[in-house]
Amino acid sequence: MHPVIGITCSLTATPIDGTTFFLERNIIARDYARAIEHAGGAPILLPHSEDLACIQQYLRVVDGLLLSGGGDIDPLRFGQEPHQNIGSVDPVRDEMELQLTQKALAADLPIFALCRGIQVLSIAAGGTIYQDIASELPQPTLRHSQKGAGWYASHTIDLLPDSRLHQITGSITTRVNSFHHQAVRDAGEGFIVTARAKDGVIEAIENPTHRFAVGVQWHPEMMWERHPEAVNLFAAFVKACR
Ligand SMILES: [Mn+2]
Repeated sequence: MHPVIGITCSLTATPIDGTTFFLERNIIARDYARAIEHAGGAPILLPHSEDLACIQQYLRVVDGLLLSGGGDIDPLRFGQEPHQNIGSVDPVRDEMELQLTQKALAADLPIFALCRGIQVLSIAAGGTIYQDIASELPQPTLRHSQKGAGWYASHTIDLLPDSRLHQITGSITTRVNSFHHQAVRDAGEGFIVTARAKDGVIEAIENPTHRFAVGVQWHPEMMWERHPEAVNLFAAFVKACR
């Protein structure tokens, strides 16, 4: 039996020609499902829901939770007013993902959190994030919004020795892709920082006592066809879900 991996989605709203209506769609890049399938999991998509009973049912169906990439989290969710560089926010997604994550953490259900997901994971655990690293960090930052191909590993990260992330990747230094303007500031209760970019920006967190609660700031789902370390990440997650 393949472990069932629930993947969260984005929401888009596009105007319908000739009307005043907007068509809302749950969408997510296909890369996530392909990477999970390649690693031996059975991916399913979790549509937006505002119904707590529905959200709880999602967690009874899945063996693991994949928090996907997407827009910014509403800063009011971690006690801040919106910075002028905040991007688009999706309050329904915020609420659903925070509920899912807090319940999954409490139930020791494996969680793999990518890009936006690492921010959701840290906030769900009581941590905080930078709303805009380029303007909020005291020192100049590297380019974390790369212009190259999605699979291209554009900057270096240093991993925490003997962390789960280090054990999975087998590298103490590696390179990752980068498509973010936010980053974790305080990792959250029970979490440790397991990777940083050369400018100090947090690139990965994990909870060492949890079955699998790993967040990475990059997009391994865009990298696995060219980078074995990204395959190892998905394989370790799916294995933890068995
Ligand atoms: Mn980065």
